Amino acid sequence: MNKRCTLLTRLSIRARSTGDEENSSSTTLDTSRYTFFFHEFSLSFQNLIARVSPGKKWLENCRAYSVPASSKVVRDERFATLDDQDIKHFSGIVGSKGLVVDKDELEVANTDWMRKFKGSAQLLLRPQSSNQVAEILKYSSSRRIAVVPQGGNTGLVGGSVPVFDEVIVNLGAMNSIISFDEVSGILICEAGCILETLDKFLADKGFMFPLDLGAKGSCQIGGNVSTNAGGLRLIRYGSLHGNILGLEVVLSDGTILDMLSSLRKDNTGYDLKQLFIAGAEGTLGVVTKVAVLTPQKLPSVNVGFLACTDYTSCQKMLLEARKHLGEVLSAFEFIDSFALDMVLKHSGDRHPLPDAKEKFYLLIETTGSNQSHDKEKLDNFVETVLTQGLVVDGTIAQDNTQISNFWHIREAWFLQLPPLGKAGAVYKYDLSIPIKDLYNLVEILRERLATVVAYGHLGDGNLHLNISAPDYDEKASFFFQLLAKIEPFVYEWTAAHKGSVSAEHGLGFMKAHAIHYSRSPETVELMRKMKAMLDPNGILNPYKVIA
Ligand code: FAD
Ligand code: 2HG
Ligand code: ZN
Repeated sequence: MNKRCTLLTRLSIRARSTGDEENSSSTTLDTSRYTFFFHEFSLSFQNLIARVSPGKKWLENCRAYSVPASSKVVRDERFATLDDQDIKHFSGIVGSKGLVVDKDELEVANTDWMRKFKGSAQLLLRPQSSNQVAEILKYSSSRRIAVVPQGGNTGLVGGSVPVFDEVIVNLGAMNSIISFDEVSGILICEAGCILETLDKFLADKGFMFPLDLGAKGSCQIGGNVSTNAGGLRLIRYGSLHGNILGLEVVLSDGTILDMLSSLRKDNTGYDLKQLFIAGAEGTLGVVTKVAVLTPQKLPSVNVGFLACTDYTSCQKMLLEARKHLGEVLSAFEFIDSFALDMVLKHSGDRHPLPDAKEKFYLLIETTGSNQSHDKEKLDNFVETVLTQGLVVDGTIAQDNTQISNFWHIREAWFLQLPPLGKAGAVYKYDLSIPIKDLYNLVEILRERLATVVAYGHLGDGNLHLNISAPDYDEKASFFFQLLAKIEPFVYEWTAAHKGSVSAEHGLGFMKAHAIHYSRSPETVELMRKMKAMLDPNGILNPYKVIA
């Protein structure tokens, strides 16, 4: 009992002292870095591009990470090469404001967020309606012009940029909110709506979007749907497979498929919209409209940052969190000390538990409707896990500033990435692994490689591995040596442990070759047949997913 009291006091002392430090530290931090990363980046990457360094300059400002994505595959010569007549035809569909041939703009759109993949599209189209999308695809099919559907271009697997000269069809101009029903919470909007814009629109009405992720300021709902993005609160709100009630999709021949149901229950035949939620990644059709079920925005949010000595304790913490926090649990994220130290070193941010020497840290969030009830639940939970010795140190955010500070640290787990990070190129692996085995992979990999940054959505069994390299130069010998230590080992190990090589980011271009690690030959064959049926000329996002 005494020990429990002492530790609880320690927790609250830490909470208070961290709060003071955080408040005062905001003035002593390297403010340029702080503003650049935390403010600009987490608020809006799109704005960052516009404000920090627009267009090509932005690319020049980064280290030259881009490698020709085409180095891995050869162009399918059945695809037509654009001619003047094609450009004239597309101009007739989208008008001059929807047609981009400017080299600087194309360079940005040709390059993925990681600076890892770069295509050479000569044309970008910005349709303003589903009919225009239909006209574009119908013409492209007839001429066999390959196209890449593109949303916010925040994807992490090279799916949103051309591999060669595919025409980019960006949905950004289709950004209208069509309707919102406050009784049912059902929102219908166009696919180009930015996730954060939708969330703000809903917040004004007392609702929230059931998906949240670091790229929310740039990613579009069409891109989220097409990758079935998981994000930070999947443990609470489930995946988009459950929340998306309906879709409008344009097929490669220009057919507009109206599946825009806004019913909670609708078991009328095959649920075809699910084909376009995840998996498809723009290879089966272009998502143009979305109906989504949104939950109420609840006022009481609590966040704890807790330290555990070993991975077994982290697993037990998840069990206890589910037991004690039940319906209010809204995030359960983990990072190990090696990764956190590295992140903090780069970000200059303060360690939430400066004296902690523990190996693992958990960020646990609750969201509910009643602050005193939720706080009591959290206190009971903390008391239990302290008594059980599962947690040895921790801090609970005392106000909204601390809550966002903790989440900023979570988002900084991304700091290694170019162009924001300083650690060069990053090889990323996004794996689903049974929770009991998940951390074994990190330990095994650390024996093979020095710098393995591991974190993830532990509540969802989703591990993110980031392995740094000086750059993406595929011609350099270090590249082969490094890659040989990672692949195919990571994929083989994941498959052997019944995991998935793509938990939430998709396969895109990066992992198209790895699909068989997580899908049987029969399943892949059926996918191929479906692709051939829905896109007989193969014009939609070629070389991706099942290439
Ligand atoms: P894009 O990157 O433009 O496209 C992604 C794929 O979808 C491509 O294959 C593209 O062809 C296809 N596509 C896009 N729009 C359409 C459309 N309208 N119709 C058909 N196909 C389309 N992902 C997670 O799952 N969880 C995270 O927590 C997460 N955090 C992230 C944090 C940061 C900082 C960044 C940069 C990325 C993160 N991601 C995360 C990855 C990425 O943001 C998501 O995959 C997101 O859903 C992609 O949306 P987008 O609009 O940028 O799509
Ligand atoms: C996240 O959880 C994103 O922050 C990206 O999914 C993770 O690949 C990563 O590092
Ligand atoms: Zn993630």
